[in-house]
Amino acid sequence: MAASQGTGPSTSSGLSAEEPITLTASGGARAVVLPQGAQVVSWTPADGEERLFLSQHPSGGPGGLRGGVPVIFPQFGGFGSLPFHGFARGLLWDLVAAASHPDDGRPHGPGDGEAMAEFALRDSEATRAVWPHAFRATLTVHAGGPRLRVALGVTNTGAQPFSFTAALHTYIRVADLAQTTLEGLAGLRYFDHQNGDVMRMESEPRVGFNGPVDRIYYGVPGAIVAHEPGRQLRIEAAGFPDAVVWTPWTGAVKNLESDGYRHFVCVEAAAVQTPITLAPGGRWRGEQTLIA
Ligand code: TA6
Repeated sequence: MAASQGTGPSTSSGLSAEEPITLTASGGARAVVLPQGAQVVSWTPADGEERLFLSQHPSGGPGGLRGGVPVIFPQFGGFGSLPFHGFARGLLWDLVAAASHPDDGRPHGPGDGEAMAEFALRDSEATRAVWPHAFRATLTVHAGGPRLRVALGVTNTGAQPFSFTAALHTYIRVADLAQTTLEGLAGLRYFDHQNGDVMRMESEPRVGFNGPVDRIYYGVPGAIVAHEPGRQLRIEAAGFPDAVVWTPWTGAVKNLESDGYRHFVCVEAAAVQTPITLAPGGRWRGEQTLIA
């Protein structure tokens, strides 16, 4: 069954191009994805609690919606000459496929009954003007049971190699950031962008928050677990070697309500330290899975 969608213009697949896509899995998990930026903006696992933060502040234009899972490609942050965090989050992606599985009362095995959507972005005159490469990127979202899986794929469709950095800039919703800790980072080297762009070593078994944090942890070997009083979220990644942890710890950020920062921490699956290089015809894929 097709995922529910609005009545906007159609893509070549016949699916709506601009309306939010709502994915419903058997068991009740639900995710909402916008073709603008292929940005997941809501995820409710089968237990019924929203797990992604989305600012209620009026959006400041394309790519300005703060929250959910912005797609960062082909440049992370200011590490290069492109606009900050690249251009993918500001562009309209094509909806390629979508499927929902509203509850039918049957038992489902792992993966069975998941809802999914796939979006694609190709190079255009506008992208080639700032980044002279031919590519096809896909963003695939699977929601089912306690899991949300978001995968970014990139193919070099041109005749020259290219390199890029990328991230899934996930805004994890928390009740109170001051009572939230992250486990799984101890012993890792990180780039401390908040405090003078220096390298440090993480010594804390659980990283807590009482001020701004902007770090790139290199070579994350396993899952990161976000602990809150009474609940946890497990964050797994594959293909993305690094993890970015960010909180502005202030409301003075564009498109964020004044106390909004208290209700999220960004834990981003990222490829930043070593850019990914693709030869002509080469493919790369990275994914992040959230497990409630
Ligand atoms: O991923 C962390 C970061 O690069 C921070 O430095 C911070 O600026 C954040 O992203 C948000 O960027 P944005 O362009 O969405 O305001």
